[in-house]
Amino acid sequence: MAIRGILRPGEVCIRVMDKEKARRHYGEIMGLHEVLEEDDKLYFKCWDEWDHHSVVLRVTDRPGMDYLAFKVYSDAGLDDLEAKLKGRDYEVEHIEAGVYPKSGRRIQFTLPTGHTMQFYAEKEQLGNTMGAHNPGVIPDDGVVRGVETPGLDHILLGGQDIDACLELFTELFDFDFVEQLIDAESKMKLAVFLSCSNKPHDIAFVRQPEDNKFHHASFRLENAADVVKAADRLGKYRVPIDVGPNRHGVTRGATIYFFDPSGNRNEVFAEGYVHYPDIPTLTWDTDELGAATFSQDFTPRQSFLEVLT
Ligand code: M3P
Ligand code: FE
Repeated sequence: MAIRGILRPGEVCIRVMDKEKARRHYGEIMGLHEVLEEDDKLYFKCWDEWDHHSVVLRVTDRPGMDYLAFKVYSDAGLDDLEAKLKGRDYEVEHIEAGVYPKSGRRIQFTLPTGHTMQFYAEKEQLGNTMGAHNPGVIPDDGVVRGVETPGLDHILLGGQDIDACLELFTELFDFDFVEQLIDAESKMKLAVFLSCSNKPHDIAFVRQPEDNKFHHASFRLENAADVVKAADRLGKYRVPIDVGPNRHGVTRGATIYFFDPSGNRNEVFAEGYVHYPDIPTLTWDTDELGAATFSQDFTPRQSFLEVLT
C-alpha cells in the first residue's frame, strides 16, 4: 500500500530537567537544528526533515515523554482516525490549529499503555535547505554537525497492555505487525514492533509493570559506519552509553543506546531491512533474548530491559 494514511512519528515531546544541558545534547552533540524556543520548551528538527520540528523538549522536574504525535497524510485522515477511535470507545480530544506552534489541528487520545498520542496532518515546512528543484545531496547551509542525524526514526514505549496496543495499531491504524519477542515458555508477548511504512518499525511497545514509560527515541543514520562515527562523538562528549555499537537481531538495525543529560534513552539506528506488508511477522523468543536484542555479542543487557523514564 502506498503510504497515504499515517506517515511517521512526526513529533515527540521529551521531558528534560536542565534546558542548557538538553540544548547542548540534542543540538551540538546530536546535531539537531534548534528552530524555536519558548519559556519552558525547545524545538528541534533533524537536517533532512522538511517539517518545522520533530523533537520538542519540555523543561520540568522529571524525565520521560509527554506525548508522541504521528503525522497523517491528509486532514480527512484525521476524521477517519477519530471515527475509528470513537467506534472503540476511545475518548478523543480536539486541539485547535495553532495551539501547538506551526501546527494544524490535532486529535489526542490515550493509548492502552497510558501514553498520550496525537495525530496531525499539517505542520509548517521549513525544508532541508536544499529546496525541491535540483536539490543536491548535502545541506546548503554548511551546518551539519554532531552526530548528523537526518531524521527521527522510531519510538519505543513501555507499559502493561501491549496486546491492546498491538490490536489498536494493526486493526484501527493499519500498521503492520513486523516482529515480536515472546516468552519461550508462556508465549506471552514481551515486545511488539509495528510499521506504517517501509521501515522495520515506526513504533514499538515493550511489556513493563508500569504504564506510560518511555524506553527510547531513535534517530536515523545512513549506515553502520556512521553509527561507529557517532560512537566516536558520543565518547568525545562523554555521553553516557547504555549499549555501544552493536546490531539488533530484531529489525537488523545497527545501534547505539545512550542517555541524554536527564536520563532519557536515545538511540542511533541504521540499516534495518526494508519492510513490506506481505512479509510474515518475525518471532523471537527469550531463549534467544541476547541475539534478538544485540546480535553481535548475543548478550542481553539488564539496564536495557529495566531503565525507562
Ligand atoms: C530496538 C530497535 C527489544 C528490542 C528493541 C529494538 C526491546 O530498539 O530499534 O530495533 O527487545
Ligand atoms: Fe530502537
